[in-house]
Amino acid sequence: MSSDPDITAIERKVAAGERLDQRDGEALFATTDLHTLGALAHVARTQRHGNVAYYNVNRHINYTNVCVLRCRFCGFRRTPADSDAYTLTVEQIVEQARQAASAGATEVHVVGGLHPSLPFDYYLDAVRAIRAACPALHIKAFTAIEIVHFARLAGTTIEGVLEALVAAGLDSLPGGGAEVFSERVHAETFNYRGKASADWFAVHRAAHAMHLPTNATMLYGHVETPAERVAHMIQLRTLQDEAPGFQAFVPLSFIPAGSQLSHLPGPTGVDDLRTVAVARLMLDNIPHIKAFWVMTGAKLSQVALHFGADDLDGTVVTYDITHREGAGKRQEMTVEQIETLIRQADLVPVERDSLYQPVRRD
Ligand code: V47
Repeated sequence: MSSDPDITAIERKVAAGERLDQRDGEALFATTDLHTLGALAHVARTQRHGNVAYYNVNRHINYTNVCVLRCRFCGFRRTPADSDAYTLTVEQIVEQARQAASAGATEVHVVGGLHPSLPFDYYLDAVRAIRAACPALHIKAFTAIEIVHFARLAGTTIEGVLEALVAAGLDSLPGGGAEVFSERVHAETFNYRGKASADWFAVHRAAHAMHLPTNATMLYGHVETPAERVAHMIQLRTLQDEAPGFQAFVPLSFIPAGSQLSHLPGPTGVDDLRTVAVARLMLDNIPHIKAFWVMTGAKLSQVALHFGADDLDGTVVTYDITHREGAGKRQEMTVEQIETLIRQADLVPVERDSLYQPVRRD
C-alpha cells in the first residue's frame, strides 16, 4: 500500500476495475511514490499482454522537411529557400521502401512537412508506387495535420482524401500532429492559428469509421501542465469509446535541440517513465502503449517496459524529425539489439506486424 493517500485510493479503484478520472490522473502525475505508480501500471500492462514486449521491423521515410507551419517545438521544418531543405521524388520514396522491404521490414512509416506546392497527386502516386513495388509492405502514412493539408490542396473533404489514399494502398495512419490538445498550449507552441485539435479528432474519427487503424501521440515536456496531459489522454479515451480504432498511444518526449524552444530543459527520465505509466492507467481502452526508443533512448525505453509500455516501435534505421544529443540521422537498432534489450528486462520479445499479429520468419 502506498504512503500517499491519493495513490492508495487509486490503487483501490484500479483493483475494482473502475475507470480513473481527471483528478486521479493529476494525482498520479503529482505523487512522489514513483514505485507504486510504476507497479500499478505494470500490473495493468501484464494483465493485457502477459510477459510479452512487442517490436516491429520498420523504416521511417520523411519525404520532405519543407513546411508551411512554424511550430516552435519543431527542429525539422525548413523553408524552400533553406540550403538544407529537401523533398524526395516519388522514385526516391519507392527506392527507400524497396530497400526497407528487402531488408525484411514489414512496415514503412511515411510522414513529412506540409509542403506549400506539392499536388495531392504526389502523395497518391507515392502510395500507389510503394504498393506496386512492395505489395506486402504495410503503409502507415501521413499525420492528421497532413491529411487536412491534402484536403485543402485537393479541395475535398477529409473522408475524400482518406478514401483516395486507401484506394491507392494506405493501410493505417500514424499518431503524429496531436501535440497537446489545449488551446493555451497551442497559442504558446504554434506560430499559427487554427483548429488543430478539432482537425486531429475529425481525421481520426473519420479513419476509424472507415476501419482504418490509427495511433495517437502526445508531445510532452515543453509548456504544458500535468492537468493538460491528463485532459489530452481523456479526450483520446473518449474518442476510443465512441469510435474505436486506436491501436497504440505513443508519448513523445520533447527534444528541445534545434527548436525555437531550445531554452527549455525537456522532460527528465523520471517524467518519461511517469508519463508512460499514467498513460497505461488512464487509457484503459487503448491496447498498446509505445516507448518510442528514438525519443527516450534504448535504455530508458527498456525500463519503460516495466512502467506500463508493451511496445518499443521498431528498428527505424533513419529518422529525420528529431535527433537526441549525440544521435545522427542514422538511428537504428537491429532485431538482435531490440530482442536483447527486451530479454534483459525479463520479458519475451515478439516481432509483430502493424496490426500486432506475431510475424513468423521461417
Ligand atoms: O507530430 C516534433 C513530434 C511527431 C519534436 O504513430 C517532436 O506509431 C519530440 O508522430 N521533440 C512525429 N517530438 C513522430 C510521430 C510518431 C513517432 C513514432 C511512432 C508513431 C506512431 C508516431 O514528432 C510530430 C510531433 O508531435 N515532434 N518535434 C521534438 N522537438
